[in-house]
Amino acid sequence: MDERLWSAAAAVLAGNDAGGWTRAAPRLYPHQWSWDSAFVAVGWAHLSVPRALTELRSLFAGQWANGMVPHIVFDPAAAAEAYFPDPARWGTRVAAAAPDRPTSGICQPPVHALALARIAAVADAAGGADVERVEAALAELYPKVLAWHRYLATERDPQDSGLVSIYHPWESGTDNSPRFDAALARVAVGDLPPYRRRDTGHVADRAQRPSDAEYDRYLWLVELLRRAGYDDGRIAATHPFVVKDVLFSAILVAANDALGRLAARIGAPAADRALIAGWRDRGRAAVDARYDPGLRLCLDLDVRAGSPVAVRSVAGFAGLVAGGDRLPELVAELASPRFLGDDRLRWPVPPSTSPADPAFAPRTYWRGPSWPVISWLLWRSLVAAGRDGAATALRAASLDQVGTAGFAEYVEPFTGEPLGSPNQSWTAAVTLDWLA
Ligand code: 9WN
Repeated sequence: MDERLWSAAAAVLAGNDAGGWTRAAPRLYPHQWSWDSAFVAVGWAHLSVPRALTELRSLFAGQWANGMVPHIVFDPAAAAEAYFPDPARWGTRVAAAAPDRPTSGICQPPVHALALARIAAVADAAGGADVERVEAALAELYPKVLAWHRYLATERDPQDSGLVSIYHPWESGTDNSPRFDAALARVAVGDLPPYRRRDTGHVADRAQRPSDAEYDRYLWLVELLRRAGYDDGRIAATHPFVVKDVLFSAILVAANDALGRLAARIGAPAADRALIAGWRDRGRAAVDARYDPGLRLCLDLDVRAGSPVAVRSVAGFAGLVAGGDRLPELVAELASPRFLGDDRLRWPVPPSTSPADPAFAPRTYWRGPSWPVISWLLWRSLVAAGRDGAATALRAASLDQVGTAGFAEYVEPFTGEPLGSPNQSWTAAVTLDWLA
């Protein structure tokens, strides 16, 4: 165990702790982000199981009446200019389902059940009072997570396809990935109210962040969602940006697998368990069906264009995350020169976009840099698939990376230069889980 790295990671979480919830990053992201807080809860579990459970409770306090867990639960005490778009710009009060607290109006991948299962495993291993705390938290959180998954399986999949529709690149969590270039290019920006970006002031070079043209489209999509009253039926029918996101859908499969085990643990009704297993199996088959034998990756579906999105990105390993039948091909592709086998890589950890993709840009956010949190997701999937050799190697490379680059938001894959925000909470959190 690397004590120095452990203490440094714990210090990052403590530094970003806002008291019951954790800022995603000290300055760039001073609020609670949905999928960040799930990874962060996994990290907290190794320091304090009660604190880990509080993280998820805080997030779910922002859950909407329709089950959606918003991608940002805002700190009401933060200055309006701390982050843009702010609550006023989201205008979620127009939505019937919005809670009585400031949140955004979109969601992010559902890592939460995975986090709960991991916290429960940590508590079980330690025994004692933490096990009872987990049981109490499960009684409270299980129905909320079930409602969240139900929202995704119904409102976000009106086609009953097993794949989740996203209405904004921010919902994918991989915002400016080239996966969204074509769909975004078709979005014609209308009468967009003026705005000022706040994100670019917090990074060394604005080229590490999405472009202004991308931000105009991001803000225009927010404007359209707000004007649609955040009504899923209207949005599904009219919104110009609709993508069946394979990675989001695969995370839901893994989360349903975890939720099914938690449901069994607390003795949830058999009907719940059958429902969850049905969502899992349908999702797994749907993700497998997105496998493209030419690229050897799973591909998103651009619903408005009616075509697959042929991009080589980490999202292509969705079938590995979902644990489906394409595992052997995907594990081979992950090791190939297009991903971990590219000998220019400083560490064999997955770049967000393959260097073999024409859109690859090694310093720009989701267009090439490696993200430790994504390495964790693939590592966890390899462990779940019984691919111990590949999992051990990925963990070792990832720990080398964070040991050198620190707890950066993302890392230049060839030079190892830390990019984006320093002291990013989820990078510290996954480090704790790797070290534990
Ligand atoms: C928009 C907080 C979030 C992550 C996302 C990452 C980035 C936000 C932004 O930061 O997105 O949601 O302002 O760029 O892309 O995955 O949840 O860490």
